[in-house]
Amino acid sequence: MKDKKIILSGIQPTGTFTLGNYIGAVSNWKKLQEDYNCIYMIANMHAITVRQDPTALRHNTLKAYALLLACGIDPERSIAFIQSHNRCHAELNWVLACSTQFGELSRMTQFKAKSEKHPDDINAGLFTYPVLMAGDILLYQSDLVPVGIDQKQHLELARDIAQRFNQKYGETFTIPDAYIGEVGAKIMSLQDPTSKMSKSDENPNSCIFILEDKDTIIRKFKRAITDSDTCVRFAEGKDGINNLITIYSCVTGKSFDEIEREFDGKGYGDFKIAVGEAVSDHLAPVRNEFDRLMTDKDYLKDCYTKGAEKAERIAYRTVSKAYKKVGFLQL
Ligand code: ATP
Ligand code: LTN
Repeated sequence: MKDKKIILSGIQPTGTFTLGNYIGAVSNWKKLQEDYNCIYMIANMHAITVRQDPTALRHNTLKAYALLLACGIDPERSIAFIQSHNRCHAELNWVLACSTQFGELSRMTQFKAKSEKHPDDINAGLFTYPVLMAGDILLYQSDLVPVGIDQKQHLELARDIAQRFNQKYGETFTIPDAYIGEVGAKIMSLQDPTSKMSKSDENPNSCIFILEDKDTIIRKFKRAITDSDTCVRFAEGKDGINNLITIYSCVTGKSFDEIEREFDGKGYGDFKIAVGEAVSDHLAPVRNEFDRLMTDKDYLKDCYTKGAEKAERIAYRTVSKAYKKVGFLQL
């Protein structure tokens, strides 16, 4: 598997994917399959850092897996699996936690944001979650990790942990690089264009979920918060319109210039409807494929079983190596 570079990424099954997840992460994952050995994971162990209903989590995990395939991840070409099916993740997590400093974890902005959001459940898992994520990446000797910009800090920590471990115990892990797309690395909320679109946002109008129907998608875009200007152009201080231009560009492949020309003389109202239509049309094949896959649970089970076997085979070698390096007596 080492002839091509290795890519790993993950997504939490905390709800249906948003347009942010799709543009910032999963749509790139599809393209990268052409040139890399790709490993994609449903990060259900990460999901329990915030309270989850067990039945819903189980269902959402299967749905997320089906969505991954519906978005174009090919389980024959790439490895697509569910994190908890490979016990190596929990094992490496512990070893790496002992090479991570409390101070480093305290600086993670996502920890601060999530603990403010859930003040009644600031659990140790939420705090140490970037270590689990570092393990996800290092287990597969990954070269590149395609993520949205919100994960950049966690990626830097994973690199630091890997470098420190290698220095302390000798070469063990490949040092991974982040792969962050130039356009669309941070799709913003439709209701507050200064904060990122997030699956777990309480206001459903702030998010486009990729399985939503055309009318809902257009309605949400019509309600998107913009500014008092009327001209469709990308400019500083126009966060709402900049976000819509970015989204339109990502789903149509048009440049910002082309978009500004297309909507020259037209108002925000026309533009919002065009964005809604383009997004919905772009996502229609994903919706259809998802519906089809969800009627074929045996196929999904077969895919995630094989995915887990392939993932474990690679990960086991890395954990065994790390166990040996830290001095665990071999059985
Ligand atoms: P949650 O709200 O539960 O924290 P999330 O929507 O942030 O979830 P994750 O599962 O944490 O989604 O992220 C999956 C991938 O999607 C990551 O690579 C992340 O960087 C990317 N991503 C998430 N939100 C956005 C966004 N608004 N714009 C671009 N990329 C995003
Ligand atoms: N932490 C990420 C999801 C995630 C991930 C990973 C991304 C879990 N493990 C490994 C890249 C590599 C998130 O919450 N967005």
